[in-house]
Amino acid sequence: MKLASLETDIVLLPNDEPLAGFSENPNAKNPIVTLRLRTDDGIEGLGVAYFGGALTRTLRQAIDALGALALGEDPLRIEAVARKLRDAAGSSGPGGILTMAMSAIDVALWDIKGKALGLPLWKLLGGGRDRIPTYASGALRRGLKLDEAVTAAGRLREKGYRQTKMQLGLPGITSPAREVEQARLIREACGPDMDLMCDINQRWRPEQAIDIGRRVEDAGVGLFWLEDVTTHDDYAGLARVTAALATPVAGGEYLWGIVPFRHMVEARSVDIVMIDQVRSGGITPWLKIAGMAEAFNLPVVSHGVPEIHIHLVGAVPNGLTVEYMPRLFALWKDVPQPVDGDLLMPTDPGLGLEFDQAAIDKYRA
Ligand code: SMN
Ligand code: MG
Repeated sequence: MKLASLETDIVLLPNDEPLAGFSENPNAKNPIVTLRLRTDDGIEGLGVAYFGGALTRTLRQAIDALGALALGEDPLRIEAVARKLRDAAGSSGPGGILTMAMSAIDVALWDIKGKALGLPLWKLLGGGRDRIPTYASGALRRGLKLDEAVTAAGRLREKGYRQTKMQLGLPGITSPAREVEQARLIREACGPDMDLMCDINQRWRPEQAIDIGRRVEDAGVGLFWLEDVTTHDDYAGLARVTAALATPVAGGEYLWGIVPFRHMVEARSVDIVMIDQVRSGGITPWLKIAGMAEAFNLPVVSHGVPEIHIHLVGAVPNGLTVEYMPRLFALWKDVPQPVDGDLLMPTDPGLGLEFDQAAIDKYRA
């Protein structure tokens, strides 16, 4: 079997918020590059890339150029294809556009392998479990008005979610007291039984994270984890916060490739390792990072695209929960849906996903 052709597109997906209904920025668009990678015996592997912002067309060109180099290669030899593409890209890596483009191709190759072998990806990759917890994400963003966030938290509880994530590091005039109050009111609205995560997106100094993190603990909010409390590569600063708080600290979504995770886990910077399949460079490196975390006795969680990450978090022994972030859902005919707070592992071969061609035509840039 050989890789025979590829097709890419750019779509601008609406930035709505389907889980609880309050979008932080309803007029924004999310640019996504889609990839179809085809073999000479008619198997089609799917991939996506995002985070390109104003460079999305450059990202598409990178996927087109690297994909063209992969044509003629054996799609089942994923490491061999990756080595060829990395070598051809000169020194344009290790992070950024190259890694995002490599990710789309890597995911499409794994999709092909799953389809060729007739196995859903999670089973091919280790098959750790048949259901996995998931948490509602994106519905309680810091840019919402407080009453919207509180209403949204109540809606998530009514819908049966057992885990959700809010954000602190509030925009505009804020104070430790205001941050704690936001957390307290959202906890009240989503109820005592909800696992509540909180994302700071690198907006605090380490000392602020310790101060506000302790106040949130003292207020009895009971966070499941506190995420990206400070700059992603301040490994020592993160470690200081992690050591000071009883609340588990999560991080990793902003790291590129594999090696930065070594620095993060060696420095004991986090209690929970978050891995993003785009910034890691695809499924192949994602799994290597998960194995590294396992050796450090750390659980792993995913960042974004649950429709892909379900296979990865569900495959490995230290997978904790899948971020249920519906940003790309409009692209697909069907996506995994939570059942009593869990996602059931897909049964179709490969990713088990199909692009909705009508949606791609509708949202094409
Ligand atoms: C996040 C960042 C960027 C895109 C989607 C989501 C956020 C998260 O940090 O953890 O979900
Ligand atoms: Mg985050």
